[in-house]
Amino acid sequence: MTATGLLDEIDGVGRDRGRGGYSRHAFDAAEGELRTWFAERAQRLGLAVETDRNANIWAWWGTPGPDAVVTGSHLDSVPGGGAFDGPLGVVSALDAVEIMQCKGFRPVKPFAVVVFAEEEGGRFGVPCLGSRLLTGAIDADRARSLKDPDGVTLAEAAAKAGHDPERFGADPESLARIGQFIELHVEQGRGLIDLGSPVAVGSTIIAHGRWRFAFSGQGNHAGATLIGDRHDPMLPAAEVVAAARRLARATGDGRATIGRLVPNPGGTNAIASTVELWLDARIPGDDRTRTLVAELSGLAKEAADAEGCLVEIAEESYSDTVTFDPALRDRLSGWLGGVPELPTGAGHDAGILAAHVPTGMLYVRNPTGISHAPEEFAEDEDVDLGAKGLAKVLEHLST
Ligand code: HGY
Ligand code: MN
Ligand code: MN
Repeated sequence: MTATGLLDEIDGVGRDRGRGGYSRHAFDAAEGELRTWFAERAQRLGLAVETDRNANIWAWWGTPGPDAVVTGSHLDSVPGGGAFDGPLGVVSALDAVEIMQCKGFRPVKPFAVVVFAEEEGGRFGVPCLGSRLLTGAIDADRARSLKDPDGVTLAEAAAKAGHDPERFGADPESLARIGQFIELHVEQGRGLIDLGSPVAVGSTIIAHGRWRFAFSGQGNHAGATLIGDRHDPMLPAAEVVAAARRLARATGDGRATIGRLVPNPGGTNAIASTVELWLDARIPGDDRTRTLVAELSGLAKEAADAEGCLVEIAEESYSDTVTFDPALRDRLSGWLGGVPELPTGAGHDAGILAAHVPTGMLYVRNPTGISHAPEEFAEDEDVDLGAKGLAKVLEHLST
């Protein structure tokens, strides 16, 4: 089954009628359906499927072992996300295995296709949760107590989906088995459009992180409360939204986003008592991201004071700049006929693993250049070129 055929098979899973696009999040029904689909598809290829202690799925071609060639990505999405971010890497890996099997190739090294859990952090807020747990990059107790917007903890959701949350935690055995990790991903930008190439190899991931700003004031009546008597947390929140853009623009190449803002109680005729917002900040070069956040935090406190409100600011996740293994990057590019190298502003499980094992990324052209939105797209022929290119590099690595 080709990568495009596999994508068609899951096209209807987790469609979000309200937002558009897909909403597939850790341990929800749609993601559970995708887990079952992946296991069934992998078993049809003769792969042995197992779920590790952190709910990541491993499909082994042959006996699991050290120095394994591992490829894969994630199946979860952002709320209202596109069809390709994550799934393209998974279906291309399955297609690549079938391409290699059809030509009679058998890997000399252990080989696995992996699906990491909750890469987007779309439900529990911390991105690359499965690969962070695997590598010990997040404390297991903190992970277990992460809450979704309805107040359900990761531990509760995982248990309900049949996983044992008490097993969450660093998994040095699984990590030690990985010899090299290659992730294919739809491009999340316009690089390949401008370069006129269907495929590229990844060079770097810029530093990025997420911070929660919680403003608290005094809830009150929208009509009976004079402006001078208000302590409205929406005001400092609004100033942070505007200041984030201003500060990011001033850096030249920085990005700051507030895509999620939650007033409480959220009534049209009620002054909010609290407003929470989450900042996603990303700037090439270490420390620049945290410098922007420090400046923004100062402005947030000033704005809160001016309105007689309080603010709590907490870092929820942070990743320094990732540089993919240069030797592996050059080998990948050579095997693909000298394709371009692309930096990215998007985080990936490959970025988490890069601190531990030689890691590389392949990108497939996205003619809209849009991602984390329903317009995200990849042409069938580029998807096919990506899967074939992945098969080629995996074969080289597995020999
Ligand atoms: O948010 C990101 O950078 C990635 O798409 N998870
Ligand atoms: Mn994404
Ligand atoms: Mn992704």
